Formats: sequence, structure tokens, C-alpha cells
Amino acid sequence: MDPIQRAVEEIRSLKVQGARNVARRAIRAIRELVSSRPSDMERAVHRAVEQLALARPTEPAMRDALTFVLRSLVEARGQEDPYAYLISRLDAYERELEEMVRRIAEYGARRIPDGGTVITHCHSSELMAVFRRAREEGKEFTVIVTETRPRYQGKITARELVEMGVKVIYVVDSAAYYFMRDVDVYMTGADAITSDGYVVNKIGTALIALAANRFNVPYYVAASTLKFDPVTMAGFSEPIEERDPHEVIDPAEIPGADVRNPAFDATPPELVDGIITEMGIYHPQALAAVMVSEKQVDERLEEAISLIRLLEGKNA
Ligand code: RUB
Repeated sequence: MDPIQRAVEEIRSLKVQGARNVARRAIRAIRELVSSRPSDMERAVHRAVEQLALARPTEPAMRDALTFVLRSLVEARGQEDPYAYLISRLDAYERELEEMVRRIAEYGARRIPDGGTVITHCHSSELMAVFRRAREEGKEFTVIVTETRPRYQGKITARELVEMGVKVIYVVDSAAYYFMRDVDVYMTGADAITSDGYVVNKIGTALIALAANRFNVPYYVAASTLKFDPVTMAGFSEPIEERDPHEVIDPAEIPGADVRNPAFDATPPELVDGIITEMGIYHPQALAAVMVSEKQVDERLEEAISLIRLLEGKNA
């Protein structure tokens, strides 16, 4: 299998999961492709970008990585060795991903109360970095981890936290309300943040946010600015991936029922207290303004729109 097909397969099957890991996997696949020095590099990379973008629709972080690839491809034209140039740009992007997580961990760890209890849902590498940092700072805390049906990403979170020496309480998703009265803070990662402040994350995230709100428990989201989806500023809505119903149940077990399996939901900004980004902690509705003032959005908008059009076309 060629490196791109392999990556697409791993991303589709959730062998690689979590927005940041998906973005990094896409970058590494393109790096492998470019290292093999295809004769028509531009054509090969363009094809790879399309295939990867289609592997998971709700992944602005991956789309950000892919738009970066497209921009770097144009820059590579004038270089003595365009292959080596592109590879060095991809390596720089990966280093940047690491630096973002380091800062998120630093800021986010301050929101973890020493001796307190956090509730979380799914598995987010950016949030795990926050927990790790809090442990390194010597904080003791308990994390209530929901199992996260249907793919049980909560198991990964629970195992990693136990390894860090964190006290873990593992519960079914629907137990979140029951335990909420004991919780100090709700924390998750995010797949996408829209320009009007919605936080798109694993299905069930919004329901737990509602429960947290009922008990006045603050909700913080650990998410690098790569998760901010610029196309939402231009009026596009964030696509929500709907996966194979067999992940939920064999539909043949309930003949006549329509089994649905949306992978994500969107929590409204009024239920979110802050997004912990590498640039600081912001309310979700302030993030769009910050992104524009930092000029990060303008640069990526055009390519981001062409990628989202591609997704819309293929899914229509
Ligand atoms: C994973 C999920 C994570 C975000 C953020 O869903 O919802 O919370 O992707 O992850 P899935 P990260 O398992 O379907 O990919 O912080 O690692 O980017």
C-alpha cells in the first residue's frame, strides 16, 4: 500500500484518533511521499492532499495541516531542491505542533485544582498534556472518565491517567450527571471551534456540558488554534461526520429501526467557560477576533475554502 493509502486507512478506521494525531499522521504521510521523490511532485502532493482531506470530514486541524502543505508546495517552486525544502517545512510544522501542546499544558495545568476532581470525555492528546503537566507540578487530583460509546476512547484516557498516577473513576457516559455534584471542573479537547464559538467534540460532549452547567461546574476546552475552522467565518457550516451504524449495534438486531452514529456534537458558547489555546485562555466567542487580529486566518482562508468545497462535492 502506498504511504497515503496507508494513512487514509489508519485515519478512517480510527487506528489513529484525535484531531492532532490525525493532522500529524497526514503530515508524516506526505513527508514519506515527498521523500520518495515522485517525478511530478506537485501533482502527487495535490492528489495526496485530496485523499487525506476526505478521510475524516470533521477535522479542521488536519485541513490546516493540508493547507500548510499546499502553501509550502508553492514556495518550494523557486527552491534549488524543492523536495528537501518541502520536507524541512513539514518538519517545522511538526515541531510547531509540539510547541503548541507544551504551552496549552502550561496554561491548562493552572486550571486543575490541587486535590480536586475533573470530569472528562473521550481522548484528547492536548488535554492529556495538561493532566501530565499538572502531575509534574505535583498536583494530586481525581479524574472521572466516561467510557465514550461507541468506540470507548475513554479506555485510552483512563489507562494513560493511571500510568501518570492520577486517581481514575471510570463510568458509563450516562453517569455524568450522577457524579457531577462531586466535580470541580469539566475538561475536554476539541475537534473544531467555529467562528460563532461552538465547540465541536466527541458525541456526548454537549450533554455533559449541560449537566456541568446545571451544577455550576466550569467547562474548559484544551484546543490549539488549529482547531479554529476559518471556513466558518465565510458562512460554511462545520461538517459533522456520521459513521457506520455497526459501531453502535448490528442494525439487523432491531429490524425496522434507523440506527444513527454521529461522531461529534457542537456545544454552544454559553456552556463553555474558556478555550485553553497556545495563545492563552479565551472565551470561545472571543477566539474568532483573536484569530483575525493575529492574521492567522487570512492566510489560510482561501485554501481552507477550496478543501471544504472538495469535501462538500464528494459528500453530496
Ligand atoms: C477524538 C476527540 C478528541 C479531539 C481532540 O475523537 O473527540 O477530543 O479530537 O483530540 P476521535 P486532540 O477518537 O473520533 O478521533 O486533543 O488529540 O487533538
